[in-house]
Amino acid sequence: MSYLEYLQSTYPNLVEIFTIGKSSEGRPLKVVKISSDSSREVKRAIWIDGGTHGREWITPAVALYFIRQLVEHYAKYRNIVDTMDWYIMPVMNPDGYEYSHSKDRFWRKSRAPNKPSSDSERRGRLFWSYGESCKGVDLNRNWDFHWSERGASDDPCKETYAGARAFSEPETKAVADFIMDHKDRMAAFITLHSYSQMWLVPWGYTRSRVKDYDDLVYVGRKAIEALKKVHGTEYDIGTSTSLLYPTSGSADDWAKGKAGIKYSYTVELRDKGSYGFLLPAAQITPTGRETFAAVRALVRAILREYG
Ligand code: 0X9
Ligand code: ZN
Repeated sequence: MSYLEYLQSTYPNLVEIFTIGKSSEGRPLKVVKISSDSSREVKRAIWIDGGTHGREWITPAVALYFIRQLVEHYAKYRNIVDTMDWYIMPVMNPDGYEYSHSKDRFWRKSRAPNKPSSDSERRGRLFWSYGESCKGVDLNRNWDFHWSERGASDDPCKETYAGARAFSEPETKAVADFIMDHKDRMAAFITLHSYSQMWLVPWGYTRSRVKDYDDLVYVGRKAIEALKKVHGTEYDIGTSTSLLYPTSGSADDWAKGKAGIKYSYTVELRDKGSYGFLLPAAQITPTGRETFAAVRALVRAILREYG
């Protein structure tokens, strides 16, 4: 937070910070806009978020690395800053992120104070018997697109609890409202997760293919090829249904299916499981560097397409 404020006051012509809402526990939800003055009136834009899942610590770090490069090395990257507005949200789930630092390193969900639904009461659980695990919603199951159809739980005590209803959570609702306000300009949507080194394309909710699957894979391939050139790290590309598992109510599907953003991806960062969520600090900067190369290649590919 203090670094973001430093950037805003040091580079006021490049950086703007929006507080788009508050988390369940009252923490501010911050989005950084990086935009330079240019003749083009309305620019295309790209959305990037991290920290949807508390324990995926590499993702806010990588988002922050992007911000640092784009702002503090603007002269080097002005081709992609002058042509696009960058909206970057380093931490979508600040409560879960904080909790994973203070209490439980492997916390995934938000920290919403769930009330037992009549369903869970039928399962014989009462409010007073709710354990710690019954707090929080999986923010990547709470989006209003084929919500809670599969790969999600209706049990608040489970890790993939989808919430009481679509967009029941302040975090997802705030991000969705913000994106809807800018959706006509949004060329790409990237949500950072970890781990497994995969560049995932929609859909997650069905095995059928998106109609422009080939375009998404083409641009995604440009990204992972550029990524590999930096440190040799290999990524797979494909849908979550084929490479991981099906889920519904996830952000990437919503961005594609509801907001109509063509290039929507979930990126699962390093590693492939040796350290998993406990990625050593020595890998933070290399992961930032290679993923930034990937996103730059992706943006260049999209700009080429639109001319
Ligand atoms: O399950 C998730 O939310 C993501 N994996 S993670 O291990 N970071 O939790 C994958 C989501 C992929 N997108 C869709 N299935 N739509
Ligand atoms: Zn995740």
